Amino acid sequence: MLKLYQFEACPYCEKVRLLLDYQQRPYEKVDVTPGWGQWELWQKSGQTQVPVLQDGDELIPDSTAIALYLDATCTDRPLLPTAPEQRGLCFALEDWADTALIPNGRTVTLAALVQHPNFRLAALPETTPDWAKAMVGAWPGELASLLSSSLGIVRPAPVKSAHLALQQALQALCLMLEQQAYLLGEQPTLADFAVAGASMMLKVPESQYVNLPAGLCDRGIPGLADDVNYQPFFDWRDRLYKDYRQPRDGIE
Ligand SMILES: N[C@@H](CCC(=O)N[C@@H](CS)C(=O)NCC(=O)O)C(=O)O
Repeated sequence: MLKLYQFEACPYCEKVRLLLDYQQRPYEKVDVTPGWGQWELWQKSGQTQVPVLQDGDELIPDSTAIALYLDATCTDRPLLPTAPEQRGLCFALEDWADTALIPNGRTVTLAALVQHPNFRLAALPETTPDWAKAMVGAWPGELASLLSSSLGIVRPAPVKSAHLALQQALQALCLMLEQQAYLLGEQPTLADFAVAGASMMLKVPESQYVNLPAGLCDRGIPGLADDVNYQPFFDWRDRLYKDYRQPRDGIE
């Protein structure tokens, strides 16, 4: 059976899980422990990043290389269009998802987390007295932003430009999907699964496909996940999940 070395919350891994489910290929997930597990992964694969797919003795790191491998080894459900122009567009959209949507998504997610009272509380040592926890829980988000910015954790200017870039991206995606079922026409391709996987950070899918706390389902970044202008994109994304993604282990 195929093995996927992964982090559950990694959008590149989510792209690969979507591709495997679309092709209906059974696989076993191997959760890599950050740090020590990555050292073990380096010994196996010569690099430390996830996802890595194992097929027998063959180890394939990198989500794009994995997509090419899956496309070459399952002819019933191709991931890449055959016409050169469409194929080129498919690679370009996948690369946009990997190099723009995911890094911008990470930036805005980190900023939203830092401002969230639960996250601030979780970051405190266990020995923190209750009165101090109550004070931290009551901090306004603006104060958390100011503190995290002065500590260099998140800075307002890059967060603002990542947010703007994501608004423009969601607008572009809504336009692309207005007249057709998928980004490149009437069949799903790698481009759709790359974009859908990347969007996991902007708004968690409505059902529990990904092994994250259930309370996060259908929740996301304020100003992106809850803006009605981008609803057609998230409706499309949730439909793609319903049609092709398998529910996570143990969940009906
Ligand atoms: N180009 C890679 C990027 C993968 C990547 O950035 N993975 C992150 C997790 S989301 C990772 O393994 N980070 C750990 C590290 O860089 O050490 C791909 O498409 O698979």
